[in-house]
Amino acid sequence: MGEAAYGWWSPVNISTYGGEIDHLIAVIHWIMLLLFVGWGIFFFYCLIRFRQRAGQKAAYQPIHAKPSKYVEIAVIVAEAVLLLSFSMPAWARFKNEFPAEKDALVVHVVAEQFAWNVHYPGKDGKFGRKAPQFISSSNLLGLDPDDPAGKDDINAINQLHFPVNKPVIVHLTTKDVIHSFKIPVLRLTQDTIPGTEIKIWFEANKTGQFDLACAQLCGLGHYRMRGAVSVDTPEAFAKWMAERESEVSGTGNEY
Ligand SMILES: [Cu+2]
Repeated sequence: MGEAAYGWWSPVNISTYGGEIDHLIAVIHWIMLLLFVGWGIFFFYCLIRFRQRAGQKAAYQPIHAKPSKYVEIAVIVAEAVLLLSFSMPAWARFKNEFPAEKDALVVHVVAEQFAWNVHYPGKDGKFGRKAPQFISSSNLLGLDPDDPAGKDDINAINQLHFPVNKPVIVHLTTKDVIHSFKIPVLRLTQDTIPGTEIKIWFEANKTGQFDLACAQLCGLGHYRMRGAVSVDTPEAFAKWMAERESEVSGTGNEY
């Protein structure tokens, strides 16, 4: 699925903030290349300059040379610039500047060994209350049977559909162990932590079929913890949602 999205380089970027992350990755790689070439040249210089020769003895005192100190200071400064002026502002914007819930699609994702439960609120737009004691094989989300808001809720297992050009807010939780919610084309990776709800957001600017993967080794079935991401046109999303809604009411809702 979505094979066209993956070539020899990074997967295609469909995230509104993905460009910023790609830029950071590129800058880091150029700096790593510079360090690799620089230290490589120095290494070969030392191999030749200090090779074994007749009449030469090894010296065991440390060398106090200025250039090596300057190089190390330059590396520290470069890393500080990366951290303080690229990584931290990008991270702060992602964590603090959430789109308004009224302008966004809000989805709850509950990870478990070994699947992604994608919880949509259904027709009423309200999420039913969830609690661990209600979890069973016919109620994977743990919806409270006494909460009317949960009657029409939808659990799209391993299927994450959302419309293009609209912010999506995901409330991430896990039933069991640490998993990691990763959508490479959105440049998004977030661990799910037991006992904690973590909010993330994204906005896609291209439609298509992509992958959701678990990026944290979470047990023997980790490899099959794969979801289908479908970025739809608003019409296609509404149609898909209407089909899911009719399935829930059609089965009389087993929750
Ligand atoms: Cu997992």
